[in-house]
Amino acid sequence: QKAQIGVTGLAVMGRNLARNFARHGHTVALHNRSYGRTKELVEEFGHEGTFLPAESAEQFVASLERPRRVVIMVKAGPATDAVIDEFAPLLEEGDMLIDAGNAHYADTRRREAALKAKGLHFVGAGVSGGEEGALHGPSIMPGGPKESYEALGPLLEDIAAKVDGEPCCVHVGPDGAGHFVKMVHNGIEYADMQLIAEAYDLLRQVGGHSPAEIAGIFTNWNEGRLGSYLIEITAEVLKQVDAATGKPFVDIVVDRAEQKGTGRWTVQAALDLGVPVSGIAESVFARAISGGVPERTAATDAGLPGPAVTGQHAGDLRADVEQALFASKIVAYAQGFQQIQAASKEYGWDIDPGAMAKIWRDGCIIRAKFLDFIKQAYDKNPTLPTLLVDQYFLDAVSGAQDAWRRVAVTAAQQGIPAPGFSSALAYYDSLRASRLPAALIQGQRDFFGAHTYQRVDKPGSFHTLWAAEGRPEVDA
Ligand code: NBP
Repeated sequence: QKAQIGVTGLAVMGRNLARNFARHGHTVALHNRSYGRTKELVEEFGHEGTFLPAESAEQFVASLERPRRVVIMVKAGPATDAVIDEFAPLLEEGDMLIDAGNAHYADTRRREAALKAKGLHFVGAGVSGGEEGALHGPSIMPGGPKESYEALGPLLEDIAAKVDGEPCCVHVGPDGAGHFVKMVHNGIEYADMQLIAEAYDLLRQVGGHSPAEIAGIFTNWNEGRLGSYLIEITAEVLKQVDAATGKPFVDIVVDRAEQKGTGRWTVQAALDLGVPVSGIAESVFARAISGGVPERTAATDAGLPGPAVTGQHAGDLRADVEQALFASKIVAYAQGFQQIQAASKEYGWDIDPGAMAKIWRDGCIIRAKFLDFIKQAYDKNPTLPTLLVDQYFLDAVSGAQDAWRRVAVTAAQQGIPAPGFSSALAYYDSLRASRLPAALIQGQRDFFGAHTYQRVDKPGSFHTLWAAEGRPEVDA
């Protein structure tokens, strides 16, 4: 008996993916650097399906039917290269190595090119949904050669989350496209989390609501257009009471948000592509500020002054915060999708943005009702320049903007940091401005560096002779 698929790397993610394949009736070959994990899996979960445990890479490879499909689920980075170096010499033309870890898309591009030269298929597959997703149905974003999807896609679609019977898995595009999209997914997740945190902070500090009351507000919002996994779990976290102290859980946790790096990668890639993902960037920086302990301590020790929190707000705070949250979320997603489209163009990936919204509707951390509208927007117009001009989102943002501005004002006046809300609003106002002060920046650049500028009234490049005896002359 041969296995349809093999998984090497059987820590929590790999183990759950292997079990998921087995539960769907596939025979799964198992391998891990140290045999202990393989043995443990078979002992604990062997009854869930058919597993072929292997003690060596050779035995593992021999137990797979052809073309061999080897899922790698090890710690991203050098471990992935080590596993590829171990397996590539044992594989034959047409076999597939599928990296399901959180690789950087540039590494995936490099690995795919190197393995292609050896006649092997390398598929960088983004897998979202954490350990629960891996077991019960993740959202899967496979890249790599299109032809490998023919042999691999049906298996991945089998174990993926489903919405109305449709799998949350699609071939994203060639080489690093899958890992790129997974990275942006995580960047959007950072922004979503930051915006939710700002909403909580305003409701607590300005609104004077307790964490338990705010949990109720989020539960209520979860029934509406904000309905999503992150809103749902936020309510759960806010409801939680610390058993030892009887205090709200959120009050006994140190307020320093950590990060593993995919948010930072998203912003780094966006800078290279020249795409303004300010919402994601603010959320990465907000985590950095929270963790910047020496500066925070110095600032509080020095007593940097701020206004009093009066609790006043020129409207219904709860309703206004919901609007600000929704509008800012739209901006963050609009920016993330713009980044995907820019990368798709840069690398020739031909990514269908609507399909990405479709496969994020379940199985992943940013799953939300909202994604249906994004899918519809791109179905209507695949080359939509920004989600903000799609009618649904345009209506939502128009309806929200007064409340959004009131929330930004309240935050600024009462000294409550809301970088996500305010930068999203600034982005919105920048996009809709008929004139931006960038004209002045062009003047400055031409002044100190003769960088030239373009005119509004005629074509061409111009430079002004700024220093000419105090009387500017224009040199066409
Ligand atoms: P870890 O990231 O903790 O990696 C542990 C696995 O890597 C073990 O199987 C270990 O083997 C193996 N490994 C290491 Br470390 N170095 C190795 C080497 N040089 N050669 C061969 N194997 C090596 O596992 P995880 O938490 O299950 O995550 C796996 C991947 O999934 C990572 O890329 C991670 O970023 C990603 N991830 C994704 C999500 C998500 O939501 N999508 C969540 C969590 C993780 P050993 O047993 O012999 O030490």
